[in-house]
Amino acid sequence: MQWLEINLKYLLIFLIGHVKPGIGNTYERDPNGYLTYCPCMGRFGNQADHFLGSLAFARALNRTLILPPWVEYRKGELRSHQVSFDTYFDVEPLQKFHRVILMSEFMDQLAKDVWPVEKRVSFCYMERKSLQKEKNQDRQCHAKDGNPFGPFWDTYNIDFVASEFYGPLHFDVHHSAVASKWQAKYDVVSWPVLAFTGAPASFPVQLENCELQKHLQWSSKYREGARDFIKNILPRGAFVGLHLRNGVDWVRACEHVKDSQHLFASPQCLGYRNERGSLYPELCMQTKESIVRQLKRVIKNVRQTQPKNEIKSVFVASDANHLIKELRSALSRMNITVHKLDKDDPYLDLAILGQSNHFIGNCVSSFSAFVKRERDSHGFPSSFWSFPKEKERQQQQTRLHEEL
Ligand code: GFB
Repeated sequence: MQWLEINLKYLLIFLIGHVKPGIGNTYERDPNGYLTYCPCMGRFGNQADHFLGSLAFARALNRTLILPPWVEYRKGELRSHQVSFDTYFDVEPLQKFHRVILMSEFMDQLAKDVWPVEKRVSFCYMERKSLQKEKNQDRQCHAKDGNPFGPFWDTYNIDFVASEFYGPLHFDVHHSAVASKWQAKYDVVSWPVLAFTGAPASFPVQLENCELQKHLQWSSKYREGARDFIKNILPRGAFVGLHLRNGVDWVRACEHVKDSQHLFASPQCLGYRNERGSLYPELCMQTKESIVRQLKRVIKNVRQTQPKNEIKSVFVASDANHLIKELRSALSRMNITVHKLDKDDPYLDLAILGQSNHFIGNCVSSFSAFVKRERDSHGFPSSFWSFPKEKERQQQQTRLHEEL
């Protein structure tokens, strides 16, 4: 009898260890292998672009994607914070598209068998120089050198025993047969986990991967947070969502406009081959006056095209200056109120902007790009500050008048 009890206990432990309750998600080893990476470049918008590319890449290689935590930087702290992927997004919709597993679950449940410590090899395109001069400067990836590289892998107690340079292979699985080259070079038995020093993806996100955004669905905390704000704080009726990117880092970044054809997310409005125009300063940074002018124009347009869906308020998200005073004074005669979150929360800002009746974002910002892609996936309308260029817009309008 005692023997039976002990065996039942072990059977239970085995089952709990292999089956995730609720989702019906087994932790059995994927015979096709895994792919993991550090979202080590940029903040949320950059990481989200990289995530979509990495998802497409893992799918093309037919390996399970280990969902990395989001890497966050907090004022005054030297080490990045790693926030579990599912804090912001549900895992299930992604699982319907491709096999994925949270990094914490992979490390807790599978790593011991699938990725023993002696098999932990870091992948980089070519050797990376170490930041620490005294360190052995052998040809290596130095995957844990610096912030957020070290803190990221440390979160899961991962150390690497060797480096692998994968160049000249690349990640563009849409325009070449590179996926089969990866599979041929890195078979599953010898390479159960491909662990990349940075995301195996391009920035900005490749055009072909934008539509993968539909699989990124807000977790209930953010869905409900956005719904509550819209229901309880905003007046009843339609609202316009604005993203104003205007902090000091942005002012500095916009100085690069003069030397480039593209900057950060600008292909989202200019086209990946500049087929809808070249970069110009106002696309990156706008004046208060032009913001007010464009907003009034959008509100008037919505009034004309959707008379039953009258705009009652404006929601502003910003990293620095929300221009609340200026916008309130400009819109007071139209009986439109202007709102922002009481507390800084980029994720709630994004979730609310995603739900607005019309969104105006910054074409150069990958933070705005996240909102635009989400809205595209629902068929919601969006536009960009100062796009098209004022002169071109006037020409378009004149043409339209002449045609009428
Ligand atoms: O997301 P992100 O890569 O977008 O970085 P960009 C901007 C960060 O600023 C966000 C905060 O992740 C947020 O933490 N932020 C921006 C905001 N807008 C808002 C907002 O409306 N509300 C709140 N609460 N926070 C570029 C980067 O940022 O900035 C480049 O792509 C570079 O790597 C450049 O760093 C200077 O694309 O806008």
